[in-house]
Amino acid sequence: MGASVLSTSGLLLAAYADRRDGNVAANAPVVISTWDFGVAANQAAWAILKAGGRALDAVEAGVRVPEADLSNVTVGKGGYPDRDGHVTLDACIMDEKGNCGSVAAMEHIAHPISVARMVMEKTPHVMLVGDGALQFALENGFEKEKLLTTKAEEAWRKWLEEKKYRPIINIENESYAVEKLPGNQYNHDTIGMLAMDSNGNLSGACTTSGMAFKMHGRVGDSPIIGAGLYVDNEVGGATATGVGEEVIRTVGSFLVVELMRQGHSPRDACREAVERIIKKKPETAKEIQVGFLALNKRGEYGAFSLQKGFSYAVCDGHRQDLLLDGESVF
Ligand code: SD4
Repeated sequence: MGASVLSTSGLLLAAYADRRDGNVAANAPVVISTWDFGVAANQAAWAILKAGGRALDAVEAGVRVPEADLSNVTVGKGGYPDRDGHVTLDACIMDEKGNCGSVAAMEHIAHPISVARMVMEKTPHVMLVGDGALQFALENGFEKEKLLTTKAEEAWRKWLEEKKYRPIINIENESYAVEKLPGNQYNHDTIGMLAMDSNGNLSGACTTSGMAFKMHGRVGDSPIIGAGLYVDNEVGGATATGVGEEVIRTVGSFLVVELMRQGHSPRDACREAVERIIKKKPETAKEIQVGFLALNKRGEYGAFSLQKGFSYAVCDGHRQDLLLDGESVF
């Protein structure tokens, strides 16, 4: 009897190890993403994942949803401009083989994530910036568009009157409490997305218009591999949101992945990375928002942020519209 129990649990363990070693976690496929609007973005990614598609295709399709959403003022077209009135976009993408591509401070192109993917797949480089990124996009068939919407321009003009340069905590979910429906006019955010496909392969994408009313030429963490996004197919992936300067200083997403490699759960790895920011700048940390989101190779996920209010969306075979509140230090 004892032996049979042992052998049963042994078999279960072996089956689990098989799935892990064969790169297929128990709950693959799965996709997670930052903020409330991640729910809608995850749906687009899920359409690809559930059909057996690749995680890379899923994350690109997923983050294109908020990029195209004009009501979202922190990503893609409709994003708030810099202090000089230019909408400049940052994005990066990373696949299961460690390939990555990125664009930063790029104007006039509504889907920077797809340009980032093209940088990854068609050039020997990882990152193109500014006019060079725009030139590359136009040469590859992307359309030049005006990204500054009337709403964003109005907000910028109002900001000009006061000229404050202070990041607003949780601007990504501004007004979300008013209407709780994903995809509605109030719902907007900056998005980092991580997915694992049915082959157990991981990919990630991150795209943003950056901090509202930033200095012209300012680049945040979001297009920087290791800061705003990192994926290691042996371990897991992580992405960041919030004040990018603090994330760059701590190489946040790489840190989260390395902490998971050392055995931390996704939630604990995110917490440790957040605490690293507090340790370096205890006073600043009280006044800004930074959040990390992580997914490991077993399909487990977690998040942690400095301030309350960092939500993230989860979509897997059990449930496609889950929205969770990440824990926070303050
Ligand atoms: C940046 N990290 O440009 C971005 C902004 C962001 O949610 O993620 N907001 O610093």
